[in-house]
Amino acid sequence: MDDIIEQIALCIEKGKISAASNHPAEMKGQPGADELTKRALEKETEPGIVLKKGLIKGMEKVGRLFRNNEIFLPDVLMAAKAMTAAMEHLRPHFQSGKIRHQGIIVLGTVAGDLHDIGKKIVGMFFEGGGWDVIDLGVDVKSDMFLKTVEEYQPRAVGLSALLTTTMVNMEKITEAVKGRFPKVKVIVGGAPLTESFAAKIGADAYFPDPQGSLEYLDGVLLQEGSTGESV
Ligand code: B1M
Repeated sequence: MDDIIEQIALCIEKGKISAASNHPAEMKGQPGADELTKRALEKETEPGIVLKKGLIKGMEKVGRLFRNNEIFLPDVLMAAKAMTAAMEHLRPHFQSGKIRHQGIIVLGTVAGDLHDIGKKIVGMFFEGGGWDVIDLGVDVKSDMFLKTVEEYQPRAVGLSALLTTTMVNMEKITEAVKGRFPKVKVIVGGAPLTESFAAKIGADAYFPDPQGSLEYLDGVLLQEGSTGESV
């Protein structure tokens, strides 16, 4: 089974989406991240293992190679496509957890930032934990967050950023949300963030991983009571 997980990681690294895809030339005709992820799950491999040791491990390698100028932007784009194809098979496994209604969380990648893979994973964990997720997508500005919070009255807003140049936009969004809706929790995450940055911008919480964020949200519910209104 370790073998198939390693193959999945390699497919992400090489941007091998599926058997039908001709990229990269040296893997033509071979199964891609799509088929291998499906196969691993059919063989009852733990979805968390497929995610961490296959998909995320492959993407970490892509990040290292890109930083060292050993691969280029089109390669990263193919890796992201392979990861997205594989995540579609994982989604139902994370969503099938608890079905109880916990409340609403609004998620988005902040203004100027187009990275959404990590945010989608976080969203899958939240949905699996019984939360209704409103995913606003990428490059989301303060106004959009405010409009959505007003309309849906969520318990929390989750902000994701992957660039040092866009994490600063979190401050503006956090200020806007907390200024108008002080009871709504703002949770921030993403590779370049730190706990001290989150505290500095006035966010309620920072987590480097989806699991911590979910546990925090469940804790918020316990404090407020399950029917507590946040807005
Ligand atoms: Co870009 N990129 N990228 N990129 N990219 C990084 C982030 C970079 C570190 C690569 C590098 O140089 N090594 C670098 C940023 C450097 C910096 O800011 N210091 C970088 C750059 C420079 C860029 C461009 C500027 C490149 C260019 O144009 N010259 C450009 C920017 C575009 C823009 O956003 N405006 C760009 C573009 C792209 C692609 C579009 C090609 C693609 C994204 C496709 C997509 O997302 N649909 C891409 C990718 C794939 C990456 C890397 C390789 C991988 C990111 C990823 O998906 N990781 C990345 C290198 C790296 O991170 N090592 C890189 C896997 C994912 C599961 O992890 O997103 O960290 P992550 O999410 C985790 C946690 O952070 C956490 O949980 C998730 C699951 O474990 N988390 C949260 C995330 N959000 C959370 C929210 C929470 C809680 C936890 O609560 C709400």
